[in-house]
Amino acid sequence: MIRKLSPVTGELIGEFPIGDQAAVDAAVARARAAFPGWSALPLMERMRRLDRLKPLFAERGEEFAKRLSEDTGKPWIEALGHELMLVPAFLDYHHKIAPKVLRRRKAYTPIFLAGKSSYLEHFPRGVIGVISPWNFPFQLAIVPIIQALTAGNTVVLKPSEVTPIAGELIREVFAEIDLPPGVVEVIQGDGRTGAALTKADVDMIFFTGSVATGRKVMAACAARPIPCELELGGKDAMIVCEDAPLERAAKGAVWGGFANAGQACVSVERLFVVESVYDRFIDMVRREVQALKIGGPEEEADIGPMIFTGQLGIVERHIREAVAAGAKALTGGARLERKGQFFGPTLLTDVTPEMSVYREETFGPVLPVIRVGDEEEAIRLANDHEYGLNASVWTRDVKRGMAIASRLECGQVTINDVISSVANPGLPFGGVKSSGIGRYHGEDGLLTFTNARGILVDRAIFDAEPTWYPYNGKYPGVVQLMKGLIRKNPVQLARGFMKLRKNSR
Ligand code: TXE
Repeated sequence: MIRKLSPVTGELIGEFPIGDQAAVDAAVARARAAFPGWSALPLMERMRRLDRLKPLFAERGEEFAKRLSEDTGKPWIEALGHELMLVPAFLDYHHKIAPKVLRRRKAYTPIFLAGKSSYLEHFPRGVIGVISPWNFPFQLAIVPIIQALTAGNTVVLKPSEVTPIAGELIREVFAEIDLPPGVVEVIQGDGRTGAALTKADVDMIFFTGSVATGRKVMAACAARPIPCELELGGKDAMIVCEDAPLERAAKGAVWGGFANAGQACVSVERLFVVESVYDRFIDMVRREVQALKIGGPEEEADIGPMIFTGQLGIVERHIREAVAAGAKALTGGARLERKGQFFGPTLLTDVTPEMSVYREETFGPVLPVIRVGDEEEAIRLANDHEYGLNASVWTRDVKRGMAIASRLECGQVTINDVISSVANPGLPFGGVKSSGIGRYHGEDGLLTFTNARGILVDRAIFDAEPTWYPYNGKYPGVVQLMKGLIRKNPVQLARGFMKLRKNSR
């Protein structure tokens, strides 16, 4: 059984079964049985049924947010804003783009296939296995589910064992909107259940989680083989240029580093500050951090407890090793003396690339600061890392910011902002290097959950193609055709075709 303890009080708040292979296979079989009916529905009908989530969230969103805060300890404002609010945004966005992206459309036909017509269409993969993490346990499950369903797939979700209440809420909201049985299946469990899902009769795995587990998932998918999309860790850089709007950048660094108690793959985890503004800027950041309120959801705090007890140990090790190597914790640096998994927001300066807090994903309320001579050094250091998920550039010269953005090896960049690109359904989301493979969100996201099919049509005017059998006497015509193609010479092309036709009796 999964025993769920409150991150705020440490008390037992729920017990959930751990699904074994048989339970997973049964859930997948139900999703497989539901697939023909769901995928045969017109796209507009699928979207109409998913749109029922909007009135449900309007009516019960605050209740849902409180249940997610019970599961994670995060402030209600984050549960509502970061976990629920993206759903109506995606539903509306899909109305704008899904008909265009998913309908059959005319495609290019080369001149040597003159007389034929080509089409491109996309069709659903089938049953998608979604495996989700504990940090945004609702949003990081429901968004890929909605994209997969819109594209015509059915889904089996395996939520994180750390946040099973969010998993039950997913089950509940899709039951509430009365989707046909099997369209969305939820199977509670731990890593073993997740592994069982990668071995089950699914057509793709969408995984969000750590790099280490992502590698296991990809290996399991390779054995089938089935495609997988990996949304993994991050060590996101924030570059503060000498002409940065410092007041905004200081507030942005603090929110970007400590929102969700720093447990976001898109958290600011490497803050690069150019020498010329360093002292003034760090003083501003320190004051912002010291003003933060820490506590449980009922306390209207800015920072809640950490969600996963195991992560606390990682945070402590990173800080301990950094300080031992010369870093300074200007704030926080230790657990709070109170019940629950609370850790003081830590502004860590004099961090160097050799430290574990620089190289590894901390995934907690720690803001490591690196002093750099100029932006060039910041860009070089930002790129010289195994992760490449998000980054941000702070400068009043947006043109320069965009130029720097295009030099950063990562999937998303915000200029004078943090994290917010994830909130735009219209932008693809995903990482490079160890941060992941594939994209979701945006048009890419819908296509991720489909296969492409090319269709070429001939109206059968001639009894045969000139390039079919018999070959004898046709070679000179093909030579003529190729030369005409290379030289873009219509006369030569026509001659080549004629030669071929003449020999086609
Ligand atoms: O990951 P884990 P966690 C990353 C974040 C951090 C991690 C935290 O950077 O590294 O996720 O989430 C299941 N086969 N992101 O600790 O342990 C497990 O039960 C199949 C990146 O939960 O990898 C859980 O449901 N499944 C992200 C899920 O995998 C297995 C945004 C994740 O668990 C399994 C958020 C196995 N062998 C967090 N073992 C982004 N890039 O968007 C475990 N699981």
